[in-house]
Amino acid sequence: MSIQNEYLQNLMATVEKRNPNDKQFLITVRSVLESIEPVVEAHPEYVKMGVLEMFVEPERVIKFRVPWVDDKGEVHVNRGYRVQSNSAIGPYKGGLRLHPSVTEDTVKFLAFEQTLKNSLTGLPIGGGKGGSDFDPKGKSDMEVMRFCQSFMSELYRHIGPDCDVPAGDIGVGAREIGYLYGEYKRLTGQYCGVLTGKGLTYGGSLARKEATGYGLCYFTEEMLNCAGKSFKGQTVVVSGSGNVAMYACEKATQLGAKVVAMSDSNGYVYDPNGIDLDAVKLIKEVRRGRIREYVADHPAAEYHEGCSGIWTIKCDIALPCATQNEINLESARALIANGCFCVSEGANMPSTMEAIDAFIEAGLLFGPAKAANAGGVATSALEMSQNSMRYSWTFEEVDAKLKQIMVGIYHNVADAASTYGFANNFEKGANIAGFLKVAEAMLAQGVC
Ligand code: NDP
Ligand code: 2IT
Repeated sequence: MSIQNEYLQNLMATVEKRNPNDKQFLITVRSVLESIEPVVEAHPEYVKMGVLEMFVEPERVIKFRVPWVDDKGEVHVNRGYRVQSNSAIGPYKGGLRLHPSVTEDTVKFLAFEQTLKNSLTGLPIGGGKGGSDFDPKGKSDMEVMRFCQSFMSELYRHIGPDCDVPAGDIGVGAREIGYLYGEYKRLTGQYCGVLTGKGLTYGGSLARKEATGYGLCYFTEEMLNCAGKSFKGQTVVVSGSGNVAMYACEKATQLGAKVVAMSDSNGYVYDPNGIDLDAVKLIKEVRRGRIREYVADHPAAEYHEGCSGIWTIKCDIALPCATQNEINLESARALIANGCFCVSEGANMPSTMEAIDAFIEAGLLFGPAKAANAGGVATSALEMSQNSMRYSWTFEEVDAKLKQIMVGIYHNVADAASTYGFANNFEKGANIAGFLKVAEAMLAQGVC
């Protein structure tokens, strides 16, 4: 597939010229422009008012130095980013990623995706993303704290509860959010909902920790139900063993599936008896250890070095929950050949475009990231609502709202796909449904 519409071809050429080094951003923009071709053709007013030109250009890209001192007294300097992509439907909203691979390209593509994802939640949140090339692995709590304080000492002037509300992503969990929040409060003197994913003792929402993984399974269960299937009795492979992966494993198991594999960036474990999630939580959440430690007290389990081998395990449903581009065409073919009938994305863009095309061509049920993993940010928006009300809902209340949102997203995406002639192509449906709301809001607000 390629872009056919001449206006969109020219727009893509401009984006390429302006962002020559942002490979992942360009792949993402191209795929979205391809999907929304029929929408643009049906809405000449979007073209007339420059909606597309504005949409592909982030409102603001903030880049800054993050100096910090390690436990030995040595100085390190990392690079921090916040990309505020689009505020048409609400304050910028999106996570912060701490990983050595983070570049401006990473944050730009994630912020662009986030705009469409946040639109799909139906809640009033715009799109943003941030992060740094700091590697939290192997750092002491004090080092992580000093880094977070330094990062916030610049970021605080760009964010606020009605302006931009960051949250967690890879490498940013409860510990990091706590240090970031403390520093924001100290610098501004404000006790407000400026971050989500906060601890339950200082304004966090019940069920936010579980929300992305649970939401992924609620979306996937609805997609399966509508195809006459369910999680019950299915064999599932989950990649990653972080926040999203753990709670995807938990909910898939509660829905009657058997999760047989999980991974980290070194390798994967295969347990034919079903993954013992308590053991994974102990290793990853408490000890901050490696997934290979799992086999020490699970004699039936095997550990394999390397990440891509996990997709050669025979399974019915695959839930990639680690990182972008973890399923390439070769892995996609292995999944299809082994009879996998559903792939639903917990991570952001875990499947390459070639892999997605292969899944859709082979008739698999494919849940695209921006729809399937929107439960995390949706629950972040529910945390913002609770903070504004100075009130807390119960776990059951938040979980019920999350489920309703995820079921709603599935139907919105499926309907948009059918309406625009792409029935059952939820990748295109998600791009179209997400874009339509953002475009209407941008149109209403004029050239700005
Ligand atoms: P965590 O940091 O909690 O976990 C990340 C997991 O993925 C770890 O198991 C990690 O292994 C693995 N991983 C990270 N980078 C790589 C890599 N380059 N290659 C292989 N494995 C890797 O992050 P989250 O669970 O929060 O995020 C996972 C994915 O879900 C990301 O794509 C994120 O953007 C997305 N997401 C997260 C949401 C959230 O609410 N947290 C919401 C929606 C999407 P290791 O421990 O070895 O680093
Ligand atoms: O990719 C994502 O949606 C997230 N990392 C969660 C963002 C948020 O603001 O909760």
